[in-house]
Amino acid sequence: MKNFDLAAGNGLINRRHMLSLGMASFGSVVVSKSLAAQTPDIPAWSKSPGPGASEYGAPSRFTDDIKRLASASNPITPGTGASRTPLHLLQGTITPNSLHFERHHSGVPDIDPAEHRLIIHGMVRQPLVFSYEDLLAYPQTSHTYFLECSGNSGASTGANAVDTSAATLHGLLSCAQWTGVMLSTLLDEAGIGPDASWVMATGADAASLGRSIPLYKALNDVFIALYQNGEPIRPEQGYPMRMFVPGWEGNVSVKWLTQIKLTDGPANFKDETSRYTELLTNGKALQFTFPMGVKSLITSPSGQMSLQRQGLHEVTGLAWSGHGGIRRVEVSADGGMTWTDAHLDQNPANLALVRFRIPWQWSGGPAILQSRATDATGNVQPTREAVLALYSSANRYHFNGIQRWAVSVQGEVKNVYA
Ligand SMILES: Nc1nc2c(c(=O)[nH]1)N[C@H]1C(S)=C(S)[C@@H](COP(=O)(O)O)O[C@H]1N2
Ligand SMILES: [Mo]
Repeated sequence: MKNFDLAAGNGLINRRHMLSLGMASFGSVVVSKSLAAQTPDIPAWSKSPGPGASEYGAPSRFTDDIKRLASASNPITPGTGASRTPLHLLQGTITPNSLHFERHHSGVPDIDPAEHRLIIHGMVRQPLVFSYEDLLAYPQTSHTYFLECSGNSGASTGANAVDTSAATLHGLLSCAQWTGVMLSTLLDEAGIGPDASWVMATGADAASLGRSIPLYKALNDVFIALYQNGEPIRPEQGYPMRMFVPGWEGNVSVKWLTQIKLTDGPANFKDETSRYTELLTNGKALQFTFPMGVKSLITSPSGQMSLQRQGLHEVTGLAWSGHGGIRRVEVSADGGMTWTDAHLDQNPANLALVRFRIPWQWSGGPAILQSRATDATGNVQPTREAVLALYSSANRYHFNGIQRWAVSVQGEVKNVYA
């Protein structure tokens, strides 16, 4: 095997260095078999026509392991629960609609759009009511944004590192292209009263989930999402309409939106007092902690995967921040002693997931892989220990610490803390 000048310890290969060497020098990346002398048999699917076109497509039957990880709902609170996006089985940054994570407080209401209404009232010049058809007549814009539940990665605050997958730990995270009507357009029409400073939003589900956001955010980039990756948003995501609050904790993006009320202060709904607050060590709690912290995660290799061979592997994952774009992602293969910059797939979009990649030459020895993101504002993803130090040990929300994956000499990949 050829020797490489590695950019950092334990086999990580700096991209510029790799390009200068040329892919051909990476003999070990070639895992395909050479073409055998004899002609391969013609497979059955090449010999006769398959079924024709269909009305609504479905994935290949050979990929039916790629599904959301649903947690069973408690019979005392029917419909309450979540399902997670299988982050480690997907590529790119857009989450297919069928795999977008779900978090419901009272299940998914079966809303007939013809019967649904959105009411805008409170401190406005003219209260307004919109049908779904009315909203469709307004100008729409499209935006690619991530959505993350503030309870995402909560298991990483636990005392023991659970041996599980990246999706089980961090799958309350998705990213889609959302299309809809800017909230500012509708508020302009209603006329914002001089004393209004907060916006309360309520959903039409049985939970009547309600959240308050400051008016400046509502006028900045909040919109009423009607489409998700090009098709009407799914019932699980809030059909026929949801409020979408870019970069902020998922809970404020109220689904099945039915009421917007302008007020001069937050409502202190149950969903922003009993929950969605972060308990501190002094017994006080943080409230209205909206933006999601800068974060990254290696999705491959990741928990419960196993490396089948030594040699070159691509380390890849996702990075995001509720404070703006991602500027940089560094990767370490030696438990954080040395770091090297990963390549970011595209020009990182504001408040969207970013895919990072870096080649890694696995020598067969033990390794600890981890990533660390820096956002455009200069926030650097903290270690797990640093995040835990900020809160009471009872807090499970807003965990954005560095995820470490240990690779054993057998190639088994496991969630580890230290
Ligand atoms: N009306 C309503 N809106 C809601 C919820 C809900 O249960 N009811 N769940 C919230 C929570 S906690 C999160 S994390 C996001 C999840 O959005 P998703 O299910 O589309 O992924 O929706 C938020 N909006
Ligand atoms: Mo959430």
